[in-house]
Amino acid sequence: MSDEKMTAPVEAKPEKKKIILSGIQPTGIFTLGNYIGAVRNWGQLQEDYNCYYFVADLHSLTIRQDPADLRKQSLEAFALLLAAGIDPEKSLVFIQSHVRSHAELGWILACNSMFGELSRMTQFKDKAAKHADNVNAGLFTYPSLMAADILLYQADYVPVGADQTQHLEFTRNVANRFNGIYGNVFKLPEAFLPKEGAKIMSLQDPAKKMSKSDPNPKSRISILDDEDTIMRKFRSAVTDSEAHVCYRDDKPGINNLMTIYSVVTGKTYGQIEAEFEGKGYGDFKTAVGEAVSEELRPIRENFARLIGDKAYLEETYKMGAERAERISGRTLAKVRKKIGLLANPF
Ligand code: AQP
Repeated sequence: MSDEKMTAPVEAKPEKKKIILSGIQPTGIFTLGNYIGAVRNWGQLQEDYNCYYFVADLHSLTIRQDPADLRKQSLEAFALLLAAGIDPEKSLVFIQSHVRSHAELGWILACNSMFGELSRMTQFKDKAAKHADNVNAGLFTYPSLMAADILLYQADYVPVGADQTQHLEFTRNVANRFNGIYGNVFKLPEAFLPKEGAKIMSLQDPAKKMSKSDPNPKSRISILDDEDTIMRKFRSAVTDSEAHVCYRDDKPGINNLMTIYSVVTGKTYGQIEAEFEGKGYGDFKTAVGEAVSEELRPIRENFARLIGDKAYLEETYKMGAERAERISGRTLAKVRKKIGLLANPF
């Protein structure tokens, strides 16, 4: 044996996974747009990141909700996240209102948000126009609550669609302002642009995004629609009269279907164009419908099983809430101390 001392190999310290956080409102069964633009990617991020996902029930209160529907939809939204592949053993999954820190920090941040910057939010202007009979203060301060959601967990990244970049910028501004006054409390989150973050448009009006709350059910594919319904909705999708499957600026309806087909099958636009060369829109729509139905089949099946097991769902969201409360509570305690609130006696 040599004189050299035997030393244990130095193992590289495993790098701490970065935190990704995102939420979804329980305003209805998720659409294919929510799935392709958000939830599908969330599932794929679980191996590489520390993922925190929540049902944003407090946010949904900015629009008037029927209480019984909201209760039902919140449980369904939670079950849908699990059904779509969010694994509660890998990710933190919870319901926003179960974690009191959100509302509390939301208020504190509202007191650090400026009227001018809130008035510039395009989503506020859009939603105020859409719900002119209920332009409430929550709709206006929604970005402060969203900032709280993110900053409580010291998130590194927030997956955002094009419609949300302004809110993330707002979050960074508020965090910066707060840190400037009270010292470093919040991590400044960055936008996370998923590889496949396509925006999916309404099947009836490709100028509008596909939305859960669109009054016309034909405008959207619900991720629980059965195969017949999916096929019927794609067959009646608005396209154009050219009968040529190709991706071009003046073909928003076909572009939308090509985007969906491309994400679901992994085929490029070029491959899709070649596949449907010389064929009509009927064949193309059938292929898109079949591919989407296959992609959604496991979600439908998982959901049917999960929604029948209330005890499991309750146990899982309780576990999520407890963990979320612990993590967010640390940031909230720091904030309370910094701004001069007396320590909570409970
Ligand atoms: N059409 C879409 N294409 C791609 N991504 C979409 N998202 C929503 N619609 C599309 C993404 O889904 C995530 C969760 O959205 P949300 O429920 O929090 O709010 P939303 O964007 O307002 O979604 P909806 O379906 O349009 O809901 P309602 O009808 O209630 O307003 C977000 O990441 C969003 O970008």
